[in-house]
Amino acid sequence: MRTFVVGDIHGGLKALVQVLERTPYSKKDRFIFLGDYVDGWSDSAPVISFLLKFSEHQKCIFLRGNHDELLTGYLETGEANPMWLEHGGVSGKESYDALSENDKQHHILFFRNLENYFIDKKNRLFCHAGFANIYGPEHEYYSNTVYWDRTLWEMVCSLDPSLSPEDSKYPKRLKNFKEIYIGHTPTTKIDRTVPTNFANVWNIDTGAAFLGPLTILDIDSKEFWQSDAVAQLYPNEKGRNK
Ligand SMILES: [Mn+2]
Repeated sequence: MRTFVVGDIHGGLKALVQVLERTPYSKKDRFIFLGDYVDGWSDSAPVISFLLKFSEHQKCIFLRGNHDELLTGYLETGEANPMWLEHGGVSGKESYDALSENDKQHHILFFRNLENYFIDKKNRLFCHAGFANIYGPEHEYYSNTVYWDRTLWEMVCSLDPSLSPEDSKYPKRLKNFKEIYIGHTPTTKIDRTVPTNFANVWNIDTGAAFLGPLTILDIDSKEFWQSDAVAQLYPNEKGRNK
């Protein structure tokens, strides 16, 4: 069995379909989705419909992203947070406003069942954003930290590569896990469009919401597959500018 990890999709269904076509997976393989399925390109609700179908015949673990949580809040209360709307929420809202009530209830169930993080048998952690507690995500005082945190990624980006894990200054957070897989902070912010690794952290969000492609990575071989730049698949749309 192979395990594939999938970066932030952000409503880019065409990119998801394309990168899956390029990925050599079989029925036995497992997919771990890092969250942020919605907000960005115009296919937010169709992405969730696709994932619900996909998971009927493929083992999937679906993690929660901050955008999934924000959209769920809108679906449950009808209140649209202005800050959410400004950061891609408009496309998610429009996509869901066009959905039937029946499908909407089905999708709300999908969003409620998302997991905040997952640790596999080889002590590899998967979460949308990161964590701040030195003992790991299960010790977070605020459980939403794992899909909002940016400090983990910023820390490893600026970590002195000559520092060894035995050094007393080495970040204790990193020593809890063999590897840590995250999305949330696009690698395009540091001018990279491929999965990016610092210390034992792997960032798979290659900026699909903006000008980058969508990425799927095999966690054992580190081989990866990408869609075209998602903006090219939605030529009449702007995607997210924030
Ligand atoms: Mn994201």
